[in-house]
Amino acid sequence: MSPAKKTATRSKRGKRPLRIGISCYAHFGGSGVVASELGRELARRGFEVHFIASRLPFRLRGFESNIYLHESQPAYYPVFEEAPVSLALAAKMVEVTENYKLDVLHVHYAMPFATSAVLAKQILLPSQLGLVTTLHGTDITAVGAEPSFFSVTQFSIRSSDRVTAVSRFLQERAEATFAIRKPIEVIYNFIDTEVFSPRKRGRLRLADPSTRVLMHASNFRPVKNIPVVIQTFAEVRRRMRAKLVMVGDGPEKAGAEHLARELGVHRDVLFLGNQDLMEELLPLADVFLLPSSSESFGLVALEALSAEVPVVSSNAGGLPEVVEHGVTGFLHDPQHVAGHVSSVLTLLGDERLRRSMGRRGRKVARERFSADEMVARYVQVYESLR
Ligand code: GMT
Repeated sequence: MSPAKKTATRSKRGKRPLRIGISCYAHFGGSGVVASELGRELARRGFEVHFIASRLPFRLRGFESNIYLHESQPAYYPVFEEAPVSLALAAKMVEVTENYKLDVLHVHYAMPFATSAVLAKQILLPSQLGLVTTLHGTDITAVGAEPSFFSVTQFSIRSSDRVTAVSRFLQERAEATFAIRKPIEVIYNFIDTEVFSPRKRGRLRLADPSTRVLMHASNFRPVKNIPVVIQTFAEVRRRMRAKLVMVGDGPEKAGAEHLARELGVHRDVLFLGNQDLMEELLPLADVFLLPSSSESFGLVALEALSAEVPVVSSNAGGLPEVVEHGVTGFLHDPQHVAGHVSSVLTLLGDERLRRSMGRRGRKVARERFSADEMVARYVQVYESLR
């Protein structure tokens, strides 16, 4: 255990270790990954962690000491037109807080988690439970800011005791969009560089050694700008033997399959669907593509950097806080296909450059996005509330 981990384990002024509730989406998505990794890191440091979620978040694969799961599912009743998921969650938050004497509830993604937590806090004595809300992305930049949700999102953020955001971009956007006066602290997402490592390249093969591999992974929503991934690949494929590996699933997948056929590259595009073990896939890539039209952080880009894979991404949102242009990858306007193509060709045409950028990416992942630093900062936030 590193010195930072030892420090984090010690509880403030001899008090018992904090008991922390965590709520997040359990299915695929970066906010659930961050919540899961944070829960795991906290548990390893001796904190008691209670996940309150619809089911086991997908990145929490095996049993871990100090981690407990409380599943929240609304009861069925024939009168309900739709199951009241957010109310069931609030009720479960109250129940778990009372039964396990939680000190803090840390919710990931404002909607509906912060809203359910605010209600839970009102039902309990509000002073009984500290509420930390971490803003992740489209909860601020898209769905949370839609007129139908705006007032609820704003109220929930304002009612949280502490608010954090995963990038400076998102902090500024949240403050401006929702007129938030209380400080929003930036705590970057972090990475376990032992898990996401070039050494994980094992028996798996995606292509023969003479074929270059481009990779993209996302939940295939419009914001991920999937057509630009396919168009970029088609241009690269015209010039060299290459495969594009598409990981994930979502509403844009069928369109992407269609576009790949239209551009005549479908035999070289592997749509793998949702995959659990990104740490085994990423090291097989030569370049990672992420041309999102909006991206608050881009956790998967950090995972690629940690695996020594240079990233060619858009310059949207918080991506420039993660990927440094010309140092660990290249950044372009989201729609600038020619720019993405030229950067991919530069990297694939110069193996020394590609490898040195990869090494720098891993160094940046280690030095700027370490779990020790970010977890310690979350713990400080929790401690300030008890
Ligand atoms: O906000 C979303 O689109 C969903 C969310 C998720 O659960 O995947 O993604 C956001 O949170 C991630 C973790 O902090 C960030 O790495 C992603 O950049 C961010 N997505 C967007 O901003 C589109």
